[in-house]
Amino acid sequence: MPTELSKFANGVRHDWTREEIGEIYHLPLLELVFRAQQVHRAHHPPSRVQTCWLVSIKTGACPEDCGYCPQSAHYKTGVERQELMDPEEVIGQAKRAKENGATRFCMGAAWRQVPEGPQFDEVLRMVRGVAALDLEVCCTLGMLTEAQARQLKEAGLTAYNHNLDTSPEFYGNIISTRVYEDRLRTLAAVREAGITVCSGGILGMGESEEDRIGLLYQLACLNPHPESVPINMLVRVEGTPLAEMPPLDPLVMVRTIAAARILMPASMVRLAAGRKQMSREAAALCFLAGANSLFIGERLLTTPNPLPDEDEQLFRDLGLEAFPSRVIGRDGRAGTAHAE
Ligand code: SAM
Ligand code: DTB
Ligand code: SF4
Repeated sequence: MPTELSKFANGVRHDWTREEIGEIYHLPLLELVFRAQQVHRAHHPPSRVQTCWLVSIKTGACPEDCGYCPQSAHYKTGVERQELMDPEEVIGQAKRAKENGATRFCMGAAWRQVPEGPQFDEVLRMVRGVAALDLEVCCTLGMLTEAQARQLKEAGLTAYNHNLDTSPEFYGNIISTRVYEDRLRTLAAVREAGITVCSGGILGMGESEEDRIGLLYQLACLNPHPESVPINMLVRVEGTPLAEMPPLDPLVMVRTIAAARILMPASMVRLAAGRKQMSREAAALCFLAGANSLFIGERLLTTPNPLPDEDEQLFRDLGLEAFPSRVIGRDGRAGTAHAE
């Protein structure tokens, strides 16, 4: 048992050791969830969640070989390739997202890196258009240079999503076309430009508990912490190398979310992909463990998400309320949400 658990109740630390994180991760589950809930309540309103909406603005034919991803050109998954969408159409979808109660709009592109030239200009137009709707704007476009990050910031981008996915040790088992260091470099460029960081991982890829601890260690030692930490359960897609992975025990999601909540108290922790294959009870435990953000809308990027009706019912049954638009503040920091 860690001797100084009381110091986890308040304060934000970036000097965690892997051993300390291992001790937290391995706490008896109910003890872990209880402590996570205490930390959660010290930093966030207890029943409020951030509602995010995802749109795939460029789909499929990605040159990277991420073993989990239906959009990689290396695998035959049946995902239909779609070139970059028209900015007006994307902005139309953002309006729809807002009408459906979303406060954050996330645009994803199946790129290794952001292309220079007309396509980047189109993305900037999308960002400007969505920001004008008074939604938080997030992009996930692959690797980014410092100059591109600055332009995105100027266009009004709130957040950039770039997941570390797993531990540095396990990374090479999943992806061979880039290295962990590339991911860290992009995250540094995002931070440098003053855009908030959204970074998390995927569970259920065959990683060990040590790898989950290793991922949490990487995230929790970033200074500042990512403002947003998506925890995805692998969506097993036919044709990808990870299609035949055994299903993940949802309690592993609960455990990892609880540890993330304790390690990064002020961050928004997102119960991201995988809700479709999870029971409502498992999702409820994830919220109890400190998740306070989720994707709404019937699609993630290429795979299904729970239907709006099902989510409305879930919100009613758990007494969850969406953060009102912009409560999270233009700087994207969760801290301001508490002062409403
Ligand atoms: N190409 C960009 C990149 O990789 O950063 C942006 C899009 S990519 C689809 C965004 C994230 O989605 C990945 O980093 C990964 O964490 C997550 N993801 C992709 N496929 C997934 C799957 N089958 N299950 C769970 N998460 C997945
Ligand atoms: C994140 O961490 N999860 C989202 C978002 N960030 C971009 C993506 C999930 C993708 C799930 C598989 C798919 O729908 O293609
Ligand atoms: Fe491409 Fe991103 Fe999918 Fe990897 S996760 S194959 S980079 S779209």
